[in-house]
Amino acid sequence: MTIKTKRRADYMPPAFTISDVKMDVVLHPTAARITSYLTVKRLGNHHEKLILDGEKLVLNSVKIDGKITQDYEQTDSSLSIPNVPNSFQLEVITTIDPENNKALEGLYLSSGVYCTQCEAEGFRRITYFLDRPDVLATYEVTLHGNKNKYPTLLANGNPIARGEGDNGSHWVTWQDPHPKPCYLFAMVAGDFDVLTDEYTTTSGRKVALELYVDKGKKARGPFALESLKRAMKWDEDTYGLEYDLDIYMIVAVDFFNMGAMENKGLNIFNSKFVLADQNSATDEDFFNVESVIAHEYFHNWTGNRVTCRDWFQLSLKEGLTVFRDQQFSADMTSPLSNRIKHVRVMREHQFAEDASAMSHPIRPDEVMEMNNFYTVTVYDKGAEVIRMLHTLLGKKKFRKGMDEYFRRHDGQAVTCDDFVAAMQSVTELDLSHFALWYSQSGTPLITVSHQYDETAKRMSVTLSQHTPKTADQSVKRPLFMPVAFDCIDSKGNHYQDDEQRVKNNMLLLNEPSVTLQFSDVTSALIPVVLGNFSAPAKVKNPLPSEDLLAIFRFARDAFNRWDALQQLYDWCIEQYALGKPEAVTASIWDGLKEVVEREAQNHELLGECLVIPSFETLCQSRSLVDVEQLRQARRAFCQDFAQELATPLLTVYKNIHTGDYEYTLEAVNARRCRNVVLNHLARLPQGQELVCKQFNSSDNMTDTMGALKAAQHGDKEQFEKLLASFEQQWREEPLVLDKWFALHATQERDDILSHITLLREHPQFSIGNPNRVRALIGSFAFYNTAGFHAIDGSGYKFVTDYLLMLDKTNPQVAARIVTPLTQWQNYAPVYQEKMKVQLGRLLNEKGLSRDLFEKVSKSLA
Ligand code: 0A1
Ligand code: ZN
Repeated sequence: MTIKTKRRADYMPPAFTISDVKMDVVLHPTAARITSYLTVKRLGNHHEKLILDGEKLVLNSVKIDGKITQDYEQTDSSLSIPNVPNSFQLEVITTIDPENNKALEGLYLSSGVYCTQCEAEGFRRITYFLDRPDVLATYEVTLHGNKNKYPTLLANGNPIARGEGDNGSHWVTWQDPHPKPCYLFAMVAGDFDVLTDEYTTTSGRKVALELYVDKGKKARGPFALESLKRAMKWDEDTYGLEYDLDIYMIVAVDFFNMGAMENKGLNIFNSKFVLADQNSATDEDFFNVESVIAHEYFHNWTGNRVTCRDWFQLSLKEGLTVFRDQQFSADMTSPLSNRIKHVRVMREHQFAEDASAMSHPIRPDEVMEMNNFYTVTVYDKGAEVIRMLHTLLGKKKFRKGMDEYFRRHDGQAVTCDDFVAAMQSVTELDLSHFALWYSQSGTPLITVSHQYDETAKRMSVTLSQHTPKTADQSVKRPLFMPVAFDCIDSKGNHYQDDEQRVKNNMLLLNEPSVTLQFSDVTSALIPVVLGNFSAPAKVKNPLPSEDLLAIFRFARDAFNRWDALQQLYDWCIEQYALGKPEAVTASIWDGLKEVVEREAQNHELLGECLVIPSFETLCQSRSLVDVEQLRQARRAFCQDFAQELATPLLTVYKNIHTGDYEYTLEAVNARRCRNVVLNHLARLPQGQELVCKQFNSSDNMTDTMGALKAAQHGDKEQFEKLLASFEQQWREEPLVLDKWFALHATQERDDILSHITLLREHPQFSIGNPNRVRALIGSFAFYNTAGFHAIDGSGYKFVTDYLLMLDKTNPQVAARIVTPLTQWQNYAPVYQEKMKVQLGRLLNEKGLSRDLFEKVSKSLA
């Protein structure tokens, strides 16, 4: 198979542009007719033909300035028209088939709702167009549909006219005055319940807010609407950014490939990130709703008003918008637990991506299928890069830089370099070295070494950085990164280095290594590195357990405190893996007991500190992982942890009274802590009763799920019973049932594959619904360590068989679920071989999608 790789370096401005679009859409399940009238203009002095993108379209007619023409050429992916005037009106009529569009790109009909998804390159599945983000046009769209079936007809912007047609049809015309790239185009038709509200901006503009949800789901909408208002206010307060249309609409749909989409004035959301109430949604779901609502809203400025010149610049909008939504969530909830959440994503997923064949910089250089680059690297590492800029510039200057960015580029399609240049204009710091973060892939490793000279009473600490080579780049340069740094002694005193290279607890590391000297110190000091995860790096700072416990006690930075315990757990698990569990001495267990006792009232910190690093996170500090050995070691450590700490854990569990359900910071932290503790206790005989009791008395989904997850560690029969009763209660609620599918899929049992096969026959399971597929197959591939990595290779084969089927209808989702297979480099050779056999099967498949082909071929290269 030959698939063209696109390169960032090959960017060429478009030969033509389209400044104005009028569309007339007559909805029909299998033959929707799209008429588009485009105002086209040649750019520059040339005689090239006009080449429009188009896929899966039936072409009916082409007119130039009102005259039918046959002078064009069509391929599977384009329409070329030679000899066009310099400026003209192009009318193209096409027919498409929304009902059979199972890839969920372009216009599709699912569960009785028509909706669109155009990012990255879906608009070309609706009509022929210059489908690239640097072509910005205004749109006027008229939608025609059956009035009974589709009483709601929506598109971007403001409604300007409506009327009735023949045979029970009606139509609505929408106008969007803001020029936008076609990836932000959207339309929706359906029969919904609507929640309405209003928001008045600081400058007095009244904005109508409308939230469209499935019939009967209205009661689960208010939290999303409230979140939207909080986000609107926050963006005004923090960045001085106001909304710019009279109406803001959000539509929740059940069939969606991703989380949500920021279409101008008409966001389309996976219902998972809209619908929430105490009975059906966990605290985590509430959190996610608020943060995704905010993320899409923030895109209105970072993404829509200022957009990307080309798709290689995706992090320009995504990294920045994720950073903004992280700031917002931290302000709405709490900085510490938020930061830990982001770091877990980085360590579990982004570091793994960097270590795999799919490694790429936050601004990729080569792409076969753009949909494959909506990655944790572009999004989350991209946000970390913005965060470092924020740290380096400080809050005030960062805001100044943002103001300058909007002043320069509002209404334009720009590059990451333009963003850095705007930031550069407000600071004396030279950002040219910093900009390497945009082009260099891989995770830097900061190694800390130290020496204490007892006679001279001097301590020296060296930090050196090294970025190992990655699949895409063999040569790496040292990066410029802010490294939060502190030095303490075992009593908790803090020390400043002689040369004061550390300023305000921050060291600017821009060389391969730096050595700090500390004079007149009477004992060896303990270096505390990378507070608040100040750079997206790994740290190797091997410290004895008593030093880690001292950091936990005395470090100023709460993240460092949490991280010290993570490091301690990692070390303990390693001792178990080496067959030396006795290395985890009584004094270490005592230290951990003390942590629980001392922090018993601090539910936020304790809740986080009692989470043992996941198997996936542990893999990132190891290489060629013997899966079974590490899994058993982690499990044995968890078991001993529960036993050794049973008394203080039980006390914490019993002393946390959460009362009636409320979604407040305090209550969320309390429930989180209690459920983390229950998860440990469930490994003990006395935990079973607690699990059952919590399950039966819970008045909210957080505690119900807490009990169910804990039950996974206990008696199998009891777990099955609880699951059955859960299903009984929730079988008609797709979003809750997804939790049930995921619990099944992550279960450790010998017959897991036949069990999942059976679940695929469940009346509520459907290969066409991405949420369901992710819940069952995705959860298995990503999180069922024992099942997926079964030593006979059966888990790999099972996932591969499924992907071969899924790829035929939804390549985007298939390409996401293949990720764990493509990360074979991390495992011991016996696993690697079996994973590669399955990747080979995929590669040999005739007609494999571009999505899967790119990931599979790269991972076998
Ligand atoms: N821009 C959206 C995410 C998104 C990306 C691609 C999609 O289809 C391929 C859909 C949504 C966001 O960042 O929220
Ligand atoms: Zn986004």
